[in-house]
Amino acid sequence: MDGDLTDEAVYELTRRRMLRLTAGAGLGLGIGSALATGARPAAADNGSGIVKPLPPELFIPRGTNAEMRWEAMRGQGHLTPADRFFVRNHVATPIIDARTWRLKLWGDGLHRSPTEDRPVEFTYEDLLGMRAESLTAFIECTGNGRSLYTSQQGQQVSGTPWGLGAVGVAHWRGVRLATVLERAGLTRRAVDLLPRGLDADFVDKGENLGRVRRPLPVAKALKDVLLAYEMNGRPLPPDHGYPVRLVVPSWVGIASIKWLGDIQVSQQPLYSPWNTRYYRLFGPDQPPEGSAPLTRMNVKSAFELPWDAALAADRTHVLHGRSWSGNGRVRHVAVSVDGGASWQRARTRGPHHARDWVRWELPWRPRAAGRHELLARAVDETGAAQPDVAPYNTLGYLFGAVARHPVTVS
Ligand SMILES: Nc1nc2c(c(=O)[nH]1)N[C@H]1C(S)=C(S)[C@@H](COP(=O)(O)O)O[C@H]1N2
Ligand SMILES: [Mo]
Repeated sequence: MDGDLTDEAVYELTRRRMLRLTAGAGLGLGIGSALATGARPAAADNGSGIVKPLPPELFIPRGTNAEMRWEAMRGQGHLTPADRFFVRNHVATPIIDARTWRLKLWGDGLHRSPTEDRPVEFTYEDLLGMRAESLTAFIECTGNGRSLYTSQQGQQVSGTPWGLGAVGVAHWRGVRLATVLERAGLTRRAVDLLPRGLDADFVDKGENLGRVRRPLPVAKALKDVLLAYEMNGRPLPPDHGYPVRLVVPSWVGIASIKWLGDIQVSQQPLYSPWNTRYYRLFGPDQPPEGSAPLTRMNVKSAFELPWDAALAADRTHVLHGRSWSGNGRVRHVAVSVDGGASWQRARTRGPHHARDWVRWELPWRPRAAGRHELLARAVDETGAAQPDVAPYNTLGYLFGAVARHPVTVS
């Protein structure tokens, strides 16, 4: 379709569609009825269930998901613009009316133990009226780089075969989850939260697993989690969680629940398929129930180049890339243009913060025509460096090995 639609235009289209849907639903539609779930599927044009345009120069379609092409970051600033930010959807993007939306908190970890039927509620306006905080943070899918288990290590894994484009950095603005939990009456006995999305039930091979929900320890929630209503200075786009999503910095992307509807607050540890059967490491080196639930993302790097980029020989190219880590700041990045035989320190520029990526560059003047492999290896502040081989796990999570990026020089 139209790859040139601005964010504003997409917004306007979405707003109109939202009004149409609300009008079409008739007058009987009270807060207690159909809107209790708050959501209805968006009539997406591209068959993916994603609302925004997915022009082929920015995205690689992957079923209900869309991967950002890394070359689309070339010439961009520090942040990933919303028009090219990857989308990871279990089901279609729901269109939610912020006027009737409520955030509901309930459970025995709150004073007076409000029930799911009679929760503590916050409106969108309530959140907008509270003290705002902002944060620049990456969101990265745990399976980012999964296809490299196969292409680089010859291993079979299951799940969406992402390249390295299931990551993006945005400037998020909203209210600290800690603030809302306190207002809702968080007790000192609460240990776990269960934030749940308003998108439709997720059905996996015929089995209905219910709505997307992933337990979050209270300790992390109180530390740095945001209830975000803005992305890069604009209201969240529908595909990224409008009206409100969690941003759980440095952690596996699944923690950052979009289209947030309710949060159970519990004195007991909580479980859902998203911390038991998914988002743990399974495989020969793991116990049968898998590893502990995954939390922080690992160290990674990517070049702002197409996979199999074509480069002219005997000209100086400046190789650009970005590195990030869930452990903290990236300390330095080394690049190899000879398949790993020799390494040079890349020059970093711009912000260099935890929860965020760092940009780097290195000039390269290729002489020999033919196929080359470009490698980048980042080391973070904890001393964690990207290994040569990523530890195999059947679901292909956390591919953090140095990627061998193919380019052809002619
Ligand atoms: N409600 C809901 N939240 C969700 C998901 C989802 O499908 N439904 N996907 C999760 C996963 S697996 C990831 S990686 C991130 C992706 O966020 P993005 O689509 O804004 O890039 O959202 C997370 N939050
Ligand atoms: Mo994900």
